[in-house]
Amino acid sequence: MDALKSNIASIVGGDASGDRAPTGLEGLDSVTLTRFVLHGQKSHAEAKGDLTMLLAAVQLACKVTETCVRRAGIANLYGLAGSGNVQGEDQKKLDIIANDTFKVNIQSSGKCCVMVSEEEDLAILCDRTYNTGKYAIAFDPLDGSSNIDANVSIGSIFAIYKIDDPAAITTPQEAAKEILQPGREMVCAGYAMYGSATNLVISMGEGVHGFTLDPSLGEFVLTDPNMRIPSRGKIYSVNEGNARMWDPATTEYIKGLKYPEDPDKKAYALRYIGSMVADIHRTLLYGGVFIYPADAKSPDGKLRLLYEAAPMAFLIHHAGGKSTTGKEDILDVMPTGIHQRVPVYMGSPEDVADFEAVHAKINNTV
Ligand code: FDP
Repeated sequence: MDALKSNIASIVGGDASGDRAPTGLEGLDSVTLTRFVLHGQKSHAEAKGDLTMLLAAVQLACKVTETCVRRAGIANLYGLAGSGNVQGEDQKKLDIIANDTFKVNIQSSGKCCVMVSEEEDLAILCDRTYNTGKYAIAFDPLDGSSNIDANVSIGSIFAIYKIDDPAAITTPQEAAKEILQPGREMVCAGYAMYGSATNLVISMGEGVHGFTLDPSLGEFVLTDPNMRIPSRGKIYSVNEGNARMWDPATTEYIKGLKYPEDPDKKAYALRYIGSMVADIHRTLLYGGVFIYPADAKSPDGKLRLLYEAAPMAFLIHHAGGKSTTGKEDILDVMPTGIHQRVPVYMGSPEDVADFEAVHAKINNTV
C-alpha cells in the first residue's frame, strides 16, 4: 500500500489523498486517465503499452456513449430498438449504439482478441486485420437499461483478462472458453457512470481510482485517487419488491437491518436505484451492502458474472470490500458460460461478513 501511495503521490503531487500545495496552475495540470495509465505502465518493465492502448479505446467508447446518453432526448434515441438480446430482454436504441461503439473501438485498438458483450449471443473473435492482441474483454455496454428513458444514472462495465495463445483461437466457441476465467485472474476492471457527472472508476489490481469527465477538456481527470470503501455502512440496496421470493438467509439478514435487535441501534436506510453501476458507485463511496440475491423466480440471481458481478467484485475487493454469492467469494467463481448469472452480495467488509454469518447459521454451516 505504501508503494501504491508513493506511486499516486508521484503523479498527483503532494500526498496520496491528492492534497497539494497551491501552484497557481490548479485545473490546468490535471492528471488525465491516459497520463495515469501511462505512468502506471512505467512500473511494469515488461509492459509494451498494449493495455494502455486497450484502455484508451475503452475510454473513448465511454466518451462516445456518454455523448449519446446526454443527447438522447434531443436526438430521438430514447425507446426500444424493436429487437431482443440473448437474455430475452428488449433492446433499447441506446443499448445497440453503445454496443456498436464498444465493439468498434475495442476492435480497432488491435490489442484485443476476444470480446463478450451482454448484447451478443456468442463471444466475438476480433477481426485479425486489426492485428489482434493478447487481451480479452467482457463488457456490459449500457447497464441499467430500464432507467434510460427516465434520465436516471446508467453506466458501462468492463472486465479485461489475458489470453495465453490468441493465435490458437479460431471460433467463437474457443473464444468463449478462453475468457471463462475466475475474477481473480482479471487484469483490469472498471465502470463508467453517466450521472449528473460522468465518472470512470478503474482498478488494475493496485488500488481503485476514480476519474471525472471534464466536459471542457473532453478528458477523464483523476478526482478520487485510491478509493477505499468504509468498513461498515448505513445503507442496504436491494429490490425489496422481490422480498416474498427471497431465500431464508436473505430475508433474515435484511430483517435484522430494518429491525435491529438492539433498540439503541439505528435501522439501515434503503437506497435502490436499479442501475448496478449507480448502486455500486454509491456503495463504494458511502459503504453498506448491495444485494441481488437468487430467488424463487431466478434461482441463479439476475446479474451476469462476467460483465457485471465479477468486475464489480474486483473493484470492491481492491477498495477494501468483500463480495460473495452466499456460497463463495464472487472472485473465485469459475464461470461455465459467458452469460452465466450469480447471486450478488457485495460492499463494506463488516456488512458482508454479517450476511455470511446469518447465511451460515440458517444453512447450518457453522
Ligand atoms: P437493467 O435490467 O435495467 O439493465 O442487470 C441489469 C440491471 O438493470 C442492473 O443494472 C440492475 O442492478 C438490475 O438489473 C435491476 O434489476 P431489477 O429491475 O430487477 O431490480
